[in-house]
Amino acid sequence: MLVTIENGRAVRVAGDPAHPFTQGFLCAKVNRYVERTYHADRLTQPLRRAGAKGRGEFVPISWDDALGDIAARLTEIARSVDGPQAILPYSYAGTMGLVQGSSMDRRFFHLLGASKLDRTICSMAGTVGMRMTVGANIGADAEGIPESDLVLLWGTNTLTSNPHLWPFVLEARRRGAPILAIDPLRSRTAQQCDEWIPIRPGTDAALALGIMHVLFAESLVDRRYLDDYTLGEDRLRARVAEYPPERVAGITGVPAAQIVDLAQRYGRARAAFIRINYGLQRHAGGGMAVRTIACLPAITGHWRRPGGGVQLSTSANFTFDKATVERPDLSPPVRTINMIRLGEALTQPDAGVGGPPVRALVVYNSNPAAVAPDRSAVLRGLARPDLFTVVLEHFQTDTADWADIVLPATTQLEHWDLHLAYGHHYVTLNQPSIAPVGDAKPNSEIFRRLAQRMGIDHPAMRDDDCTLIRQALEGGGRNLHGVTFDALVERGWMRLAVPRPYLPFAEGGFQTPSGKCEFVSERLEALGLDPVPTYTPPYESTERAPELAQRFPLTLISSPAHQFLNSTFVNIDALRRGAREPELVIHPDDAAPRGIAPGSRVVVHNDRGEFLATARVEDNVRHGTVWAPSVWWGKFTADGRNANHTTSQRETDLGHGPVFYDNLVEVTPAD
Ligand SMILES: Nc1nc2c(c(=O)[nH]1)N[C@H]1C(S)=C(S)[C@@H](COP(=O)(O)OP(=O)(O)OC[C@H]3O[C@@H](n4cnc5c(=O)[nH]c(N)nc54)[C@H](O)[C@@H]3O)O[C@H]1N2
Ligand SMILES: Nc1nc2c(c(=O)[nH]1)N[C@H]1C(S)=C(S)[C@@H](COP(=O)(O)OP(=O)(O)OC[C@H]3O[C@@H](n4cnc5c(=O)[nH]c(N)nc54)[C@H](O)[C@@H]3O)O[C@H]1N2
Ligand SMILES: [Mo]
Repeated sequence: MLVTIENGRAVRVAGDPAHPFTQGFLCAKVNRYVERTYHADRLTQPLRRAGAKGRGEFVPISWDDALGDIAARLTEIARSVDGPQAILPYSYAGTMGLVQGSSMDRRFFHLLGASKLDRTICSMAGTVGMRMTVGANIGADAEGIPESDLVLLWGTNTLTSNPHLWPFVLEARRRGAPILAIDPLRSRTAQQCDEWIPIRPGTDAALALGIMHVLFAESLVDRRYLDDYTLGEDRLRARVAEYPPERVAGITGVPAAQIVDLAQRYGRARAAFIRINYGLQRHAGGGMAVRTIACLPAITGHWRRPGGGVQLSTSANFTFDKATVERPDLSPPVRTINMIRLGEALTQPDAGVGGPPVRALVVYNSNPAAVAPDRSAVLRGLARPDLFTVVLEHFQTDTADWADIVLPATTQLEHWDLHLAYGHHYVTLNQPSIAPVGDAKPNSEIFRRLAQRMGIDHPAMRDDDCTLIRQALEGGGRNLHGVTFDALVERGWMRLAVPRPYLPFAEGGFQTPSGKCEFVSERLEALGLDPVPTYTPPYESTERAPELAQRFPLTLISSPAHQFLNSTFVNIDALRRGAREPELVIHPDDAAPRGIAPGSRVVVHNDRGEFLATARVEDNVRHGTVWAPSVWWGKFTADGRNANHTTSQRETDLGHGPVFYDNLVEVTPAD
């Protein structure tokens, strides 16, 4: 991102035209980053709560007083019988930079002996799924897509969540490749594709098994690739024999003929590119679904060629030296709390986490009061009068409203950082381009000062931000060869030291224990799971919960609105106007029997909670599925609620991830 400065003020942000992947454009939200940075509501001073919890009433205080208050409370808790594990950090994707996201903060909480947070809310199910099949969360290079002869956008809303991929997809299409979307919604992306395959949510593993059934039955396989580079073909064949197209049609709602056609096209392609993303894995069997899809290119040998293979992420190629940056060695043995069970951790101290109650919560880079599942439970927890809550933020979010102390944090324009990517292979250095707005400070500096204030006098708390970046790069191993701090200062971004074309598994080289693509996984067996790809129905489905499915027959998907980045940017007027208001897209055949007219108010509800939305009656969603573009802030909605009032704290099969879209609801007219 290039920032234009006039008289010390940022006036414009733009993509870097020289960047091979982002090619000079920014997404719809980040285009508004200047507006966001200088927004009138930007937090510029530390604040102390003045009214009742949750009322959002605060008075400005000095940094000295704010850090003094926090240090006193955290020290008191750490020295009490509950001990430091009663303190819980809570952070995620506000910035995904290494310095402001996972460096000084980690060192601080490790030295303090605080509870650890299992950061599962986004990607863990799929990440573990990829590890089980190919060994690491890496995959085909998107820059090869123009050479692909079939592109499957499978459970990803590319034009919204990954727009920089789109030019590569268009180039493949220009050269003749059909573009297919597999998604319960005819998303903005699916509308632009050559074909939309409206699958029943949470059944992708079954579709992949059905495709494999046809591939094996019709010998659309790469015999040599299977022999040389895969493990367990016999057991996979036995498994997929159980998934003929007719049965898969019953599970997925995709007609058998369409499954056969898809499989034949996939099998006959030379280099099909499958872009899966994280939306796909937010279901009970989400980890296994990713693992299963990831088997496909090993059957057809597409990994051999540019444009062929699967990509969930490229993140594991960014081998920054996290151990040196985060210093896990500084932590005593402590409990770990899963971030998606925040509601439970705050309200039911005995519910599985063990140890002392959570008495202090330090939130940064996250807005759990909007984004965490089972929002009613989260809000009940944040409302506890005895809970001491500190929030580091740019804005007075739903979460900040519940804070005892709010600290103003800097934005990307104001601090140093180092970024990995999850769809390409370029490292980015973020250099500050303006001075901090108001009295804002970088997260890293806030934790340094807090440590000092609490008497945590350890050399690890003295490294400055540029030192942290150097540490991450220096110990970074082969992929970071030549990627140095000085080179990045000069150039801004650099390609990882990976070959071009990047064909990670053209000749095997899988990072699994066997070194092969593991159709059979001993590691899964050790976890007590099926070692062979399989289909697990959603928790909330007729298969697993028939009584529930009768009361709540619709599956709610609450994936991000085009204008929002999870809950970031919701307070930017132009973007929020673009998203209009909380909406629910519902199929005409689901709307009619419920008496729901286009544009009418509806209540979306289940046993966990409810929220209001305006109905959009469209056939852009499959029958039986509804879509609530998300993630709204409660304070911008008519009822103060959002879709996470209905989502559950249950975990995926792998990686303990969230099941946001494994969520049955009923919809009724509001009046
Ligand atoms: N504009 C914008 N961009 C973003 C984000 C954002 O909030 N806004 N978030 C960023 C982050 S943190 C992430 S993790 C990524 C996520 O990016 P994506 O992985 O694209 O995630 P989603 O938009 O959640 O879901 C993508 C699509 O999956 C579909 N889907 C849901 N369930 C299923 C299913 O069972 N099967 C199939 N086949 N499809 C299903 C949804 O209908 C949706 O259209 O995007 C990143 N980019
Ligand atoms: N229903 C539903 N729920 C979802 C999702 C969904 O699609 N549907 N998406 C899920 C996914 S994929 C993810 S990744 C999570 C994301 O959930 P979060 O990690 O909570 O991400 P955001 O909602 O973007 O909120 C991040 C906050 O960090 C702040 N921030 C940004 N930069 C900085 C900084 O440098 N310092 C500090 N102190 N603060 C900063 C921003 O102002 C923002 O308020 O949400 C999940 N929740
Ligand atoms: Mo995410």
